[in-house]
Amino acid sequence: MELTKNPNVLKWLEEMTALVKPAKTVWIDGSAEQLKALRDEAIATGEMEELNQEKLPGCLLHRTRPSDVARVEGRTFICSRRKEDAGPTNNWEDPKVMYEKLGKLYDGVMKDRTMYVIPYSMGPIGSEFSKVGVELTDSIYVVLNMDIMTRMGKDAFKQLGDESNDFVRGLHSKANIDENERYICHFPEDNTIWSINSAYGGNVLLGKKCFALRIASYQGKNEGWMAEHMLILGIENPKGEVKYICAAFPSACGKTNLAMLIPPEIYKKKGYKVWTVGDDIAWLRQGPDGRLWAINPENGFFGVAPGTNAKSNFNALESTRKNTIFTNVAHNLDDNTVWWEGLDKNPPKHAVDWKGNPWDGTASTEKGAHPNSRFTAPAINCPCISPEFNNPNGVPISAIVFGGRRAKTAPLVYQARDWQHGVFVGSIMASETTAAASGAVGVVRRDPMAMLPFCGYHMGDYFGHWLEMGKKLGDKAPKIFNVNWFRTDDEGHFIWPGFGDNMRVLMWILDRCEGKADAVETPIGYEPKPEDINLEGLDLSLDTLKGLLDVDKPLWKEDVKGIREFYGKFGDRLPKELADELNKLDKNLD
Ligand code: GTP
Ligand code: SPV
Ligand code: MN
Repeated sequence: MELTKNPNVLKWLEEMTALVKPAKTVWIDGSAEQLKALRDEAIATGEMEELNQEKLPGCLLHRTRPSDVARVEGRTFICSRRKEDAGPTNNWEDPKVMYEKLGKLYDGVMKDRTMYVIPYSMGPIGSEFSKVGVELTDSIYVVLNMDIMTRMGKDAFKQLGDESNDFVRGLHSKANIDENERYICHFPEDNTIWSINSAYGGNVLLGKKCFALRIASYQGKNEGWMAEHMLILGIENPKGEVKYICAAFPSACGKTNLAMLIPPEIYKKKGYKVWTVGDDIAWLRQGPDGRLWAINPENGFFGVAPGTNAKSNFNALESTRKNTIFTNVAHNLDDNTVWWEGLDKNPPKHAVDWKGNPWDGTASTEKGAHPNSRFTAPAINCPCISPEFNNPNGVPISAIVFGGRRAKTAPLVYQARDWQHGVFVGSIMASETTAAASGAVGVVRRDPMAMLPFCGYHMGDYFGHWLEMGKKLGDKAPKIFNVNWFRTDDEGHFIWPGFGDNMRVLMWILDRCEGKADAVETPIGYEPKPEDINLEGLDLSLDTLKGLLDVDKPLWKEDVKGIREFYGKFGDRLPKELADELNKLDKNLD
């Protein structure tokens, strides 16, 4: 039965139906009975496996093809009408050409399949921040994941209304999961996403990276707000006051971990608490008070499994103990549970690995779980979920933090001198690549604001939009910082303990925002006085900390060359302010 009378939805649905020619169409209303029936069907066909319902109630396991385990940046396109609007950092194709090419792949692709019509809202129903999408898909895995990750079902159509045309049109088909014909295409000017031949995460859960970042970043530029690859967390002091921080780190660089951190004993005993608002995406706009406010448009966590354990991220692990979907982890056959590298020191002896092969946890060098294996967990499962999680107005942001994986160069923390300098600091971010996208791992690349794979338009214009937002916010703008948890010693070990202890750095950041801490001026920005980072209870000397804060001028000089080369790509779309900041940095280093 149709769930909306909205003629824009119905007309588009009619066109798409004529294209993919499904055997059957099912509207997803989001009801418990419907979801139960879909789970049962996926279990019956073997698409998903039901896990131990005592230990992991409501949990399912899914394996994707070994050639379909991560985002595919090389096959992700921004199809704006003009090539220059996609910019030098995106793959581009003419929308007409791409629609025609994919039209052939979609033609009749669902003739033996059911097409699910998924209405969903990114952001709480009723919030001014929120936006509606409709995803058409032939995958039950997608439906069940979208249920966790978004506000899915008939309320989303209420949010849209009977007339509005402001919804994102998403079309997904697994087709044959043929990697040579895999395409993740965005048509920002048409509010449209077409994804084909993948069944994995960020390629197919179209509300996430495709809509909430690529399409939304373009909408944000036009409408005066921002869509960013950022976690949102709140730190509550012993007086009960909560301050909020957004942080942008590239994929698999620690957002989920930071968002759910457990304070070190020294803060815990004083009564500090940490609250998670979001772990991956933030939508930010100026509030009536002139400050920058943020919501998390998602409703769950699509988190990296390996490395997650009771010590590194207790809250994430807890979040996965019920109603969670596990993708590409190892299956422990002894008790029908899941396992991944870094969960504990006891890999199961009698297991199936992420490829579906028998695995005994010891003999082979093969991993049990894929490095980019994931859990999809409802946000409400998280023990430290913020009471403001569903607040339609979002939360006010005090600080914006950028960061990446840098073995050298970037110090533990530094502060930008002002908003413009902060935009520069974000724009020059670099990080070692991770397993979250297909391709080589550990290669340093420029990843401005952690948005390189997610910016839906010309990155030079994106920098310009950041500068514009700063002008609007004026002296109410959040302060901007850069962190690096990943500096290594000569043996390649991480020097900074990281995880919960990152709170020590966040505390200096908040003190700076409130004018309570001093700083030292360096060529790259303000750094803490080493004694202002609280090391109590840590096995780390003040000298080691000084080393972590060291600015190695020859290395930075090298970096300036790299930045100049990167900036060169943007031609005259690079804001002059950023070119000026680069020259200033170059001079400061002499
Ligand atoms: P996406 O979901 O891909 O956007 O990733 P994310 O940014 O949320 O990364 P996540 O928190 O899942 O962390 C990815 C990896 O980084 C995991 O293997 C963590 O164990 C590791 N990690 C996270 N925080 C730290 C840290 O402070 N120090 C060190 N050394 N490793 C960390
Ligand atoms: C990321 O890669 O940044 C993720 C996972 O959060 S995915 O949804 O696949 O993009
Ligand atoms: Mn991410």
